[in-house]
Amino acid sequence: MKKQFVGLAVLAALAVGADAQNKGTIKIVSQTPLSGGQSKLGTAIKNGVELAVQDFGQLVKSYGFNLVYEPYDDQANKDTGVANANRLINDNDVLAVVGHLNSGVAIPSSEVYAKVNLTMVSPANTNPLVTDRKSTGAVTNRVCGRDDVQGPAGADFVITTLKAKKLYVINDKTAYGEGLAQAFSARAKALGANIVVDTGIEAGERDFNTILNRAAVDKPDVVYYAGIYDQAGPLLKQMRAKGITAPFVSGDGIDSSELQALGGSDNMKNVYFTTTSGPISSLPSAKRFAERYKAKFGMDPEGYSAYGYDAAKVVLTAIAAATKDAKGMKPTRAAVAKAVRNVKFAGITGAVAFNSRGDLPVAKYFIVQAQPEYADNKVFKAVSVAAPTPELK
Ligand code: ABU
Repeated sequence: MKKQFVGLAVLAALAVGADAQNKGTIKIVSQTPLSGGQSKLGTAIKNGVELAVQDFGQLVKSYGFNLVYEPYDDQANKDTGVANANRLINDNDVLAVVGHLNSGVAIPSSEVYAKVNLTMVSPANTNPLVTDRKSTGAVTNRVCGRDDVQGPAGADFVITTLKAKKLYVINDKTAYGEGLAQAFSARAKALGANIVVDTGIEAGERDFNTILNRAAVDKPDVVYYAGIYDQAGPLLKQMRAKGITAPFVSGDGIDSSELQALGGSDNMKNVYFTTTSGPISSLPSAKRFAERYKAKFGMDPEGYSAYGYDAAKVVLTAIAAATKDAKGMKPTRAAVAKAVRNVKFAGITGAVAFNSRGDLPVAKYFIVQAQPEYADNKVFKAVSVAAPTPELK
């Protein structure tokens, strides 16, 4: 058990405190999947954070602190994320978390961070409850959009642009997948769609014959999938193998080169997804980031890499501001959490700032048409939408 627990955290720490003046250590951590089926996206976020620490670490080091970045592996698993959270809150040097990839991991983990006022800035969590809870309202933030906009945007596209009427809706039974499917379905029904199948798949499931055999008979106009690429790839591949050529539409969870790798580059015809993270080619200020990322990590950025970078820039800027307010002394976690809400900059992903609940006041949403090569994915439509502010739960 202990061995497994140690394995949960990536032990490599990146010390960037060359000019420390013995004022002690300040740590920032990330929590994303660094092993398992979703590690491609989790590593992409971690790499973005690492680059930001390289670029903006001096903001903190200039006050005389040693700055350390520790990437944790939450394995896209809520128990692992919560165990890591309980571990890292006991390290008083940890002043901020960048994470997670999965809303279903971020939501329970942030309940732990909130106990000690430890701020979390998410690069990628889109479930509304990430920022809509009273219990964690002061510490949870994100630099991406929300599923109560993303889901309806997907439905508008499917019903209005693709002219679909008869739909299959499949989700991965996570907080993200269920929430996105519900938001999609509510709008689709309001627009007159007939959802003939609305079902969930199990974690780790890779054989979709049962549902696809039924789809081959029902012939839906669109198959909508709310989940992550590690299951979307096989689902799409098996769907096409059965001759089901209907459009496959999904959300930001499939925004990875692994969709092409697992789903087959030849199967990308009629594949679309909504996302709150535009392809790097659609972010003019991220061009240089993409070049430096490739030079450093030997691979291209993936969906949410640039958002990991901007999320880390937020926490480093906030720590520096809180340190200044503390007259150069190490700030409290609560002071850092408060400072996050005042951070404002033009990021490589767009304008970064926060409303009173930790959302971007205005977020970008994209409809992307997948291509055989991930780097060629095309933006079909992009819109900017003000953050919804439903009642807190
Ligand atoms: N938003 C993409 C990653 C999935 C999630 O939010 O859980």
